[in-house]
Amino acid sequence: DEERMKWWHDAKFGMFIHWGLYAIPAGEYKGDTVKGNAEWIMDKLDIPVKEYEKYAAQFNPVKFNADDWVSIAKNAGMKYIVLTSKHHEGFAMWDSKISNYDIMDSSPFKRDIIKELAEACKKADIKFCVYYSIVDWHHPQAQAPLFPNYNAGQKDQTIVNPEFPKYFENYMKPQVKELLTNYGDIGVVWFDGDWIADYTTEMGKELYNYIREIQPNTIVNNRVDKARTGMSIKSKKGDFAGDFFTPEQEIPAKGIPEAWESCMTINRTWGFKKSDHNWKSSTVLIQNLIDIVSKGGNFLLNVGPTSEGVIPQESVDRLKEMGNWTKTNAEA
Ligand code: FUL
Repeated sequence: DEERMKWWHDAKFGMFIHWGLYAIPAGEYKGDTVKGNAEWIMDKLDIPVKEYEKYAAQFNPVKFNADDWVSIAKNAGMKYIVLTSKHHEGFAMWDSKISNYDIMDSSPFKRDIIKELAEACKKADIKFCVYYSIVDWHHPQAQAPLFPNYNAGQKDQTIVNPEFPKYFENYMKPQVKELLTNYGDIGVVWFDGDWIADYTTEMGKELYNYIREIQPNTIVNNRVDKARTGMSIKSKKGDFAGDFFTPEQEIPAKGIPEAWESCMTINRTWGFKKSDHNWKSSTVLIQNLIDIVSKGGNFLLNVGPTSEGVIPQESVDRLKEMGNWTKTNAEA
């Protein structure tokens, strides 16, 4: 297992990319601005499924260039990229045969984003990884029937869809299989949305083993199982599946004995949000990198590209400064 994790520990620094239909509203819907994360707009502003679906027909990121994104990551000193293949909204950024709610069947763009990014990563010797949300606000057997007014973020959320096991078996697993069979080596599958009451620890363990069978070397994060309580860190692995812990928007004061990766935003949102100008300074970002790496963790730093397919210039500038710092001070 140490062997399997070696590249990941050596990598230390990766790029998280939150990109989906939510880049179109960019935090705003019918005159309201979402509080907090822009990729949560469907839930936060109670957008009905049929309304939200219309963004798919508008998604046409003509400025998307996978090689550009990869070189931005590479120049920053990042060694891997984790792209949201499907976020909570349910839209698949690849050519999924299991669904029509994807980039090929429902958007005018009709280019397989996962494929293009996977190939660009391979050329540049960057490990390609995918984020996949267990939560699905669009799927009728998952959370769609609960919209609008779902309030997915509520702490005591207990509403379940009795059909959820079917979604797990006939949609989630086949989609994950597509990602692991059609795009070469996948470095990490980064799950999210494990908190929903529908999802069980048994499902988590099954999914973990399922992935190990398809691509034995793929690394899987702890959110494949119910290994976290809210956003807090649990350092005792116990009986949970998953290869590393995922503190979010925080750096554990003393590190964690097991493998871990802090994920963070450069401003305050994961998905692109027009009104979020709260950019961290490159000094703070470099300090975070040093802090995390010196404690033995990995740093997964996020960018939220626009609906045109452009990484915000504010992010590009900061990443460049991080890369310059590493080149002068810490190149291995
Ligand atoms: C959270 C999600 O709900 C956010 O939208 C984001 O993807 C973050 C990395 O994980 O749990």
